[in-house]
Amino acid sequence: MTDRTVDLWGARTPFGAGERWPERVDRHLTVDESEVHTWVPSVCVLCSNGCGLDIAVSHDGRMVGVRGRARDRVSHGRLGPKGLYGWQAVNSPDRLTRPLVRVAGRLEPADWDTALRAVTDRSRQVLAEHGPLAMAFYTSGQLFAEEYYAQTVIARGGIGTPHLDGNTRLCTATAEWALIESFGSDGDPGSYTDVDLCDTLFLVGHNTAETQTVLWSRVLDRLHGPDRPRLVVADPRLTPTAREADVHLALRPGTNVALLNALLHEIVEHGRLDREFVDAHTTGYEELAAAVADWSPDRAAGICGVPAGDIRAAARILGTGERLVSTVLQGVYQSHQATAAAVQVNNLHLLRGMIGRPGCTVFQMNGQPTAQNTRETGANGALPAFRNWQNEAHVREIAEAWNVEPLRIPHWAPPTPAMEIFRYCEEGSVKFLWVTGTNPAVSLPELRRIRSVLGRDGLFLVVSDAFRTETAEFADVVLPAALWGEKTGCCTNADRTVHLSEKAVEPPGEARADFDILLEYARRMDLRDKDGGPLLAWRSPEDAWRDFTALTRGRPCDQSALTYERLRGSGGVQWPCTPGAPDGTERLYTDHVFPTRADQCEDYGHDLTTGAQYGAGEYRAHDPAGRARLRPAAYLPPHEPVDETYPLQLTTGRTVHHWHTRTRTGRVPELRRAAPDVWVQLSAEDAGELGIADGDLVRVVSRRGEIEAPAVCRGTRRGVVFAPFHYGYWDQTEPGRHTRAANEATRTEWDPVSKQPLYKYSAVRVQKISSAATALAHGLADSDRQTDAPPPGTLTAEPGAPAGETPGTAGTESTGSTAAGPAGKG
Ligand SMILES: Nc1nc2c(c(=O)[nH]1)N[C@H]1C(S)=C(S)[C@@H](COP(=O)(O)OP(=O)(O)OC[C@H]3O[C@@H](n4cnc5c(=O)[nH]c(N)nc54)[C@H](O)[C@@H]3O)O[C@H]1N2
Ligand SMILES: Nc1nc2c(c(=O)[nH]1)N[C@H]1C(S)=C(S)[C@@H](COP(=O)(O)OP(=O)(O)OC[C@H]3O[C@@H](n4cnc5c(=O)[nH]c(N)nc54)[C@H](O)[C@@H]3O)O[C@H]1N2
Ligand code: SF4
Ligand SMILES: [Mo]
Repeated sequence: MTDRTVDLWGARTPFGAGERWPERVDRHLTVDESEVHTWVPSVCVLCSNGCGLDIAVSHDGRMVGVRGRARDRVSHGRLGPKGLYGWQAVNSPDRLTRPLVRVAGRLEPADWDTALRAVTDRSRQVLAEHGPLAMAFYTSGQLFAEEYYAQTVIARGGIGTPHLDGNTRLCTATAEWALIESFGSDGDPGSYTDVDLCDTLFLVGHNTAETQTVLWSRVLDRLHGPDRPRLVVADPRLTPTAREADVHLALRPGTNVALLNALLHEIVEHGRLDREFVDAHTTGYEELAAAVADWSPDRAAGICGVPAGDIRAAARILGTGERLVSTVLQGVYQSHQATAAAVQVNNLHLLRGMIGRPGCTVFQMNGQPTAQNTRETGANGALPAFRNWQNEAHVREIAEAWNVEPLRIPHWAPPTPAMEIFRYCEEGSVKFLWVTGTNPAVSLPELRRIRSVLGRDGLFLVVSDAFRTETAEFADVVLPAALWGEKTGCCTNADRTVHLSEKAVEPPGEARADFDILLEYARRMDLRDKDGGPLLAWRSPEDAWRDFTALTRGRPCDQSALTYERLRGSGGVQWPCTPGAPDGTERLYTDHVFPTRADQCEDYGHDLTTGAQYGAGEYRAHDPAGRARLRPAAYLPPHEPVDETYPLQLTTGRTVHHWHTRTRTGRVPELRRAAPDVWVQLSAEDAGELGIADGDLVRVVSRRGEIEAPAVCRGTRRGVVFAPFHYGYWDQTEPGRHTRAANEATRTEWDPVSKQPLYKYSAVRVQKISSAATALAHGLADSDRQTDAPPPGTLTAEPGAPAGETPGTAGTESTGSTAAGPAGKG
């Protein structure tokens, strides 16, 4: 029995290029095996890797464990620390079990009829007095596809508001837009099997080892197998990912474009291009070559703070590899010039012809388990099935499917991004906001401002969540939601693998699935199509799935042959899944034809520097007609430079043990023990100059706010301070103090193209408050972490252990390649 909060990736199962990744079935049960009644097929929803698993259900109908599915195409049976332990939050005794309604300033329990009447009465009133533009919906990357699709039909087809967006905007809007700007459509071209085949890996701002632990196991098994691929990592910190690198480019936050331009410069300069591919399948080569011509490694070195020799060494690796897999994530998407930088990684692959071939792909990664579904269903920045809001034919197709007039569907402007929705709430033009499955009071930037927006008089706030979150505290109505495992629906991961997650247990008390809540809202609002029929004529998620997949026919994300039947018992199916390709499609663009044709593309794109939107006329005049687009970008310095008062750069992100605002992982004893409270990381050099030692309590001050936390003095480049953003206020013992969440200090700024907030750099100063009182417990995934030390600082009420946990019988195991249990209920 191993403690997988320490043994993060489990035992190695090395393999060589082109071999099958060996199976290893990981599992964790809190009861004896004999107490398991059924195993219900599902998928882990604690990151975008999308590892298939089975949920163990006891004879009395409780969730009692999970096991990996050996035949799952994503995980081959493995689960990471969050996957193994995180499910226990479902059993937490402080789940919301009844709706809450604000009465005389306090949230009081209410029945569903009262709560929903409050929601629909206010919706009708706002619509009558102010029209649809006063209504807004802010959703998640963690619901199921069917639920987003219901929200899309309600908001865009029923209410008629463009103000529907997901927290996906904070997460992978830049992935979406980088793919659209280069290839014409969202949808990652590659497959995780490309990791099995590659000879070179390039990880840009992606701490895979901590944020996609099972994908990292796959990478580690290649790195520790025969014919080890070469690995280049670009990250300001010495993460566990960077520790494995052949070349670690520890660049200054906010300088990705300078670094990537220098790498492209070297590729062009040394003729390491696939000229035939470039000529036949791309546009824009001359402009790109001109733009990178004066980006010598020496020039970039000064800006990025990385030795020019390291940039050359990295370029040599990237330029000579024959099968290159790159991944891009938040170190790019949430950093300065996000889309412009992400697109440069696409350019690298296009220049080298390394796309649409086995072992060759760029992953514009996802983060949340169902971020891809928010994007596909039209609950995020685009219309359903990657349709173009400026293309009348696309809008007509949706209107026909919904049987509404095309004018009902707002398409005079792009769907409103989340940060704009919050601005409209602040200004008062939005008067009704329904937040589902996200916790903006901790996860949005500049929290003092967000608290004032959420608490604004005149904003009616509805929150659907399973827990009483920091955001729920501001709500007028709180709706208790069923969690994963308590409802059925589909999830699509970062390599387009769709899994069906089946309901395993009943939700607690009166909690309901979001899908059912949304159908009930649509019914009570009497939303109708143009013939007077109900707008959402569904009884079950499967009905919604059938309609959604029908609407994908002919689009790049075609799932018209992907039924629940097909998904049941499968190890995951990759879209497109069509009558012609009923088993799904491993790789996109194998014919090197891209969906860039004007009548086909998801958007006409933007100027990468200013974000100016292109129109149909401009696009048609240079219709790429199936070629991918090489798009150069000039480097611009970040907008909040360091100065004498704020001499350091704060960057924020994740630790391996926690999920976002910890509403789930903070309620799991194993994970909570492993990373009990917030810390800040700074370089040994900076700490030395500031007289700060490991464990000292420090204050990090920005122009917006401050955080207090013990210091960890190693593992990052000079000038950079890192804080995990997981720690909010729900479990803080000192109410009213707002010095724990990293977002107190972050800035309100977003990328001009993707509109994704930039959480990765703010100018700060750090000062010591007091010397270390206790040994330091923190969540750094280092070998020398001290997990059993008491937590420092002001912590916290220990939340109850999950109901039904039976110490003594609990166990975490892994079994090798032969012990694969059959998929499906056993
Ligand atoms: N354990 C865990 N796993 C998760 C999640 C979680 O909360 N916890 N969340 C999931 C979600 S939703 C997401 S979006 C992903 C995010 O996954 P990642 O993107 O891997 O996670 P982050 O820690 O946000 O950021 C990655 C790295 O960017 C680096 N960085 C900061 N600034 C820059 C820069 O300017 N340039 C470059 N090149 N690097 C920079 C940081 O040092 C950090 O190590 O993780 C998913 N997986
Ligand atoms: N400083 C800083 N801030 C960041 C980031 C960063 O790197 N740095 N990363 C950003 C990124 S990438 C992301 S993805 C966001 C994440 O930010 P959030 O979305 O705010 O994070 P979560 O804590 O996952 O919130 C999800 C909420 O949904 C609830 N929930 C879970 N399942 C269900 C369900 O089925 N139904 C309903 N109704 N509720 C459910 C959970 O209890 C939880 O309260 O944070 C962003 N904020
Ligand atoms: S890698 Fe992601 S999906 Fe897989 S078990 Fe870990 S948290 Fe879950
Ligand atoms: Mo995310």
